Amino acid sequence: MIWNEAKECMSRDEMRELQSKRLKKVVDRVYHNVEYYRKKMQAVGIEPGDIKGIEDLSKLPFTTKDDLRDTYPFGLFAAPQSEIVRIHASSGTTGKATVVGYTRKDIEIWSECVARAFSQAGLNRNDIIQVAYGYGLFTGGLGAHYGAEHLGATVVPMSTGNTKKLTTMMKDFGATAIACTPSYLLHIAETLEADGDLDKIKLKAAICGAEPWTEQMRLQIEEKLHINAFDIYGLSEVMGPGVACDCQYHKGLHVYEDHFLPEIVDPKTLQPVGENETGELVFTTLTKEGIPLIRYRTKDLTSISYDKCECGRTLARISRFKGRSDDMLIIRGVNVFPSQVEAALLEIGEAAPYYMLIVDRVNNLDTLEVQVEVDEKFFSDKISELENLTKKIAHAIQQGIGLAVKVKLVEPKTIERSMGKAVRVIDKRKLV
Ligand code: DLL
Repeated sequence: MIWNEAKECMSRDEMRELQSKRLKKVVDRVYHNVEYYRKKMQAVGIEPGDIKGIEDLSKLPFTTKDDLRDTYPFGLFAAPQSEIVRIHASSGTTGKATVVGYTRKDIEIWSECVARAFSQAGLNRNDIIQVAYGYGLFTGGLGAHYGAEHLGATVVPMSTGNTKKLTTMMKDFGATAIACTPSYLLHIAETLEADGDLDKIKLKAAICGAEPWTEQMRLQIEEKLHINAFDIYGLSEVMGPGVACDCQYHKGLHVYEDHFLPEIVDPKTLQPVGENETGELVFTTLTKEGIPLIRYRTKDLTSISYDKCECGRTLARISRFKGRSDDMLIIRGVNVFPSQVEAALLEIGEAAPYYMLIVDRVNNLDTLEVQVEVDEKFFSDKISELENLTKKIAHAIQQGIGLAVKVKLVEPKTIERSMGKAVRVIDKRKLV
């Protein structure tokens, strides 16, 4: 089912026209309601009247996380507090929290976008959806919750924290779908398996996001749980989950372009890159009232395609994320994304999808140790077998990232399980 055919299947010309109309409106809104933006635009000599349509987008200055921090907490809000009905915030790992506010209309649009995503995953009012993203300031829980309700599905607001209760209710309620991070879903699958419950569930789909995951991981989840797993993307600054999601063809994530205008730029030169070329994703929100953002640099690396999808949608598609530019490790001069290590690992049947990257500097030389859990089925007491496996994994990772690594096999279930965004890198170089 196409949730909103009028918006998801329009021609490129119609989309450009709609985006242009909305862009002019949002530029006008921030210029008149947000002093910070007015000053930023004046600094480059731009007035709202100069923006005639999306062809003028590049005249506008970029927005970064620092702009949100500099104006903490409400400096970029474009609506009076009396119209703000909800606040979310992301703490990040460094610096001040970034705070976002939503008007009633923003919440309605957000709910519709998440409902579109769920609908792309084949869900409807007959489904029972367990929401196992964290509820609270993080946008995952409440975002998915409102979207599932908007769809008319039955929502079970699990949040994170009690996996046993979650799996019991999954069985007892006959949940047909789950929304959580992919790393948490792995842990849920592991719990079901350990309890001999894998064939007692009715799950048919999972809508996973909030962290990078590889296609190999998606396929592994599908195989283990006998479900369809979908990739949902979003970020709190732009809205939360539901900015983009893939469909049953899994050939990229459809961006809800009628609300979020995407650009891909070279992160160094900030110039646009071509279709299907990798760069940093930048969004201009087209309909947000609470905190509209102009050319927000997400730091997420992806590429974009405007070809019509087999599902019938004409919405632009972004490719699965390679990672964030700030997740990229530079080890002995080589650029390494944790997702490359994950992809290499999962090509090998014996490795479980639990791993940690430990980066250090010894005698001025960067080192990378990859700790990998061995799949229980393959764990052995024979030293020679484990040595061979270590070599095999080290070789596969080296092929994948172009760098020699030290592999340390660890026993099944020793790497800490995550319920939210998984932490997979310890960079000791940053600690000194
Ligand atoms: O993670 C919103 C969200 C919740 C998305 C639930 C999907 C599901 P933030 O906490 O602000 O918001 O983190 C946003 O997470 O810039 C990406 O780096 C990363 N991210 C989100 N979804 C994906 C995904 C939520 N599907 C940051 N694949 C983003 C890869 C993702 N990375």
